[in-house]
Amino acid sequence: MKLEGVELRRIAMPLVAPFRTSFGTELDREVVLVRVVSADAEGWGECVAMSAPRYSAEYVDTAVDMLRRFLVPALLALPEPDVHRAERVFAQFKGHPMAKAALEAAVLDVQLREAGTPLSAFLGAVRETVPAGVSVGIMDSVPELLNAVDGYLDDGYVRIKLKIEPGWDLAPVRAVRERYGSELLLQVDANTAYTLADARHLAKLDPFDLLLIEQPLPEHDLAGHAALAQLVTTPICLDESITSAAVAVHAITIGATRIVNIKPGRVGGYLEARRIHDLCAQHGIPVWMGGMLETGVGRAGNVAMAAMPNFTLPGDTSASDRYFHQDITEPFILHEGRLKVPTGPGLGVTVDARRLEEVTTAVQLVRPEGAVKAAPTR
Ligand code: SMG
Ligand code: MG
Repeated sequence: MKLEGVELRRIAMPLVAPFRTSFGTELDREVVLVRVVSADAEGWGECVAMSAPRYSAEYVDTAVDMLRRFLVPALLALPEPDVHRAERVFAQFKGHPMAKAALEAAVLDVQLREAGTPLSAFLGAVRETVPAGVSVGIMDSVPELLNAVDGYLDDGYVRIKLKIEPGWDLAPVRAVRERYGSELLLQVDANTAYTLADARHLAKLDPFDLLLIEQPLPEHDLAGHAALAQLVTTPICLDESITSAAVAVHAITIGATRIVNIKPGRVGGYLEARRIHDLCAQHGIPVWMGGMLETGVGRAGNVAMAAMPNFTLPGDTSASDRYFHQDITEPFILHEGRLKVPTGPGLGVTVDARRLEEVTTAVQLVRPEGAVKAAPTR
């Protein structure tokens, strides 16, 4: 494969409703898209970094800088680029998994489109559809929350995840459990908002029979999660903490996590995410696909990966209309609580050039010789 250039594009997409977590409220999704162009095809990747470093250290501007200054030049300097060589050459740079994952995804997409292979086949997916859960933000009141959950259950979502924080935990969980009964698949996500001193309080969630509590403590506190696991019966599931396969092994071995949330962007790409899937399977640890408010580009890859065998819990892979009035690809639609895994080569979705232009805020093209052409569109 010969690469002709890489386009870095910033877009801004209004969300259908504000999404509040313990670290802040998102109104718009600002995204970096990467397009890798070869002689015969093009591949797309989406960077899941947010506008501000609240979920993790990366943010949109660092991702653009990292891609433009280091990752794209390293990729374009490869004599025979492919996804494995790309991953290896990116490893010389510390950190920045979300920037790396975006470019790696685009290389994988162009490579698979050239070969005519769907990403699902490359990853070893075993399902044609995947069950869809939905992540429900923190609200101003319990009635407002119940109204939102009613709507999602009417849509057909098969699992509800409630965002929690100190002051918004027991009451919303109790209200949802009482209204919908013990059959509802229910879990919570704290996005690091608690400390080990809250263990007795978090144990009060135990009677509600939650599938899991996601990332209660800070990212680097694996020992704290292992200690908390001894004090609560709800299974602990790590998200932010799991930054690589090596960290996943560590967390599993010390008893810090019984279930793992996989986000390819958080761990540096689909290759590392696949390793985590495989090693969790070997350790008897179920995994599920997380979400980062992706457009259709990122969603396509996540849905393909969620069809792998050890993804045994519904993911935060919701339908496109849960996020955007109009996506930049054909929308992912809920059918009886499930999304279809794309079947075309690579990501299997097509970017709508007209919609893309509408949401674009800046574009630059990096060519092999290193020339950077900046072309802000507005
Ligand atoms: O994509 O549906 C989605 C969002 C799912 O809750 C979600 N993601 O910590 O798991 C998480 C959060 C991270 C992003 S919050 C802005
Ligand atoms: Mg999470």
